[in-house]
Amino acid sequence: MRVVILGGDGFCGWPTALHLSDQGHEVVIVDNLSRRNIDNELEVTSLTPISPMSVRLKAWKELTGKEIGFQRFDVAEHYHRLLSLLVEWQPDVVVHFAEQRAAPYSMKSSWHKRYTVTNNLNATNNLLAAIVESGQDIAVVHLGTMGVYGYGTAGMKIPEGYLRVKLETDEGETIEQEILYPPNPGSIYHMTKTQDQLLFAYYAKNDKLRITDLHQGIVWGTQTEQTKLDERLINRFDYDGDYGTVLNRFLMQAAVNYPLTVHGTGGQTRAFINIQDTVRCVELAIETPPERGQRVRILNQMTETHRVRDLAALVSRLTGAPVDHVDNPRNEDAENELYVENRQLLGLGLKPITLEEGLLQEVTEIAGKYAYRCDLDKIPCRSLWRSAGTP
Ligand code: NAD
Ligand code: USQ
Repeated sequence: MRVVILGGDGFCGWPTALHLSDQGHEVVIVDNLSRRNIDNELEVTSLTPISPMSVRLKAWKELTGKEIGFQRFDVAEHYHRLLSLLVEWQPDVVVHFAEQRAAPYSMKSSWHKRYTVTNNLNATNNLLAAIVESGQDIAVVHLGTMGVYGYGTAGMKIPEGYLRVKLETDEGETIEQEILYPPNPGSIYHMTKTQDQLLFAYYAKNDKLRITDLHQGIVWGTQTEQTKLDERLINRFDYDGDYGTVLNRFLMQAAVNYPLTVHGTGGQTRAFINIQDTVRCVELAIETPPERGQRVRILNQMTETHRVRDLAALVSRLTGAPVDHVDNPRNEDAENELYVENRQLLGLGLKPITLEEGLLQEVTEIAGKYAYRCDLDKIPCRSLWRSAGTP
């Protein structure tokens, strides 16, 4: 297949590009390197020493003989570059990772809120409009988030995108329908993903685009089979208070002897998936696109749920790191249960990597090896959901 990967320089996009290339697909990456520039803005670097794109691609060719194309442009702004790529290269599928993905970053200031909304919604709409204008039958696989649902239910499993409801008509008749699960975003970033869902629903209905939306949980781990091959291929590892996600942060904090930063009681339950499973899920999704005219296919891309304080306890037990309960900078429920349906990807053949298996290896090999690159001052989460003085 010919696959365009929007956001292919990022944490999920880069290992996906390598995995799909390794599987024999022809791959072109599009990325505006905004994530590397945000590192400059935040004065932080990936814990792992990531190579420039040209070095990454040269190393991949040297090691495997396979070529991956690269175009540097902004998907949210340079519509005609995107359209030309689709018309000229004629991909079978576009995998869309190209969004600003950090909830804390999206809440830093009104500038960051506006950037996140403008970037994410225009990137998604430009892709969909360009596919329609190209006149080609190009499938879309989008990386969405479990956060579109909110994280609590009344004890039921969160279904895969659609909720079956019973309604009573004026005539007293009971009818059943499936509706998009009510969105309940917890940050401006998560809100953009709920809006993406409406764009997808509209283009699937009006233009019969074939769209899969992967509602992914928090990704943990760093390396995949391919990124491990050579240090020039190494994946990024975000540990800072804006971009670092909870489990990777705890692993890195343990490696540098920094008390594990549990927000509040740590009663928040979240869904997780290993990076190796992420790339496998994207492969499964591109191999099984929906038919034209079908509604958006939504898959919950997660393999297990954990409570934050339990993760901290696990990492502490394995490493001896102390746990620190810090004030929660976010506006979120202190405690929640979370049950998630994920039968579709398992049915397609996903064999989940569970937490215990990969955990120790990750701590020792990556966080330990590059601990010297950590700037301790960048660890605390300083982005507040409500400004001081807000009731
Ligand atoms: P990332 O920030 O590492 O990668 C995103 C990439 O997209 C970056 O390389 C960035 O430069 C690029 N990009 C952003 N806006 C762009 C634009 N307008 N034009 C061109 N390129 C642009 O993020 P990630 O962790 O790889 O996440 C990828 C996707 O997966 C995101 O949409 C995110 O919402 C989703 N996701 C991530 C996680 C996670 O834990 N990392 C979990 C669930 C969902
Ligand atoms: N948390 C801590 N301590 C920390 C960091 C986080 O207790 O040091 C807590 C947070 O308060 C939150 C939970 O851990 O309750 C998860 O935070 P996170 O930063 O790991 O994840 P989140 O902000 O939800 O975002 C990440 C990705 C995002 C993706 C989302 C999937 O950055 O792109 O969409 O995970 S999900 O969480 O399922 O919505």
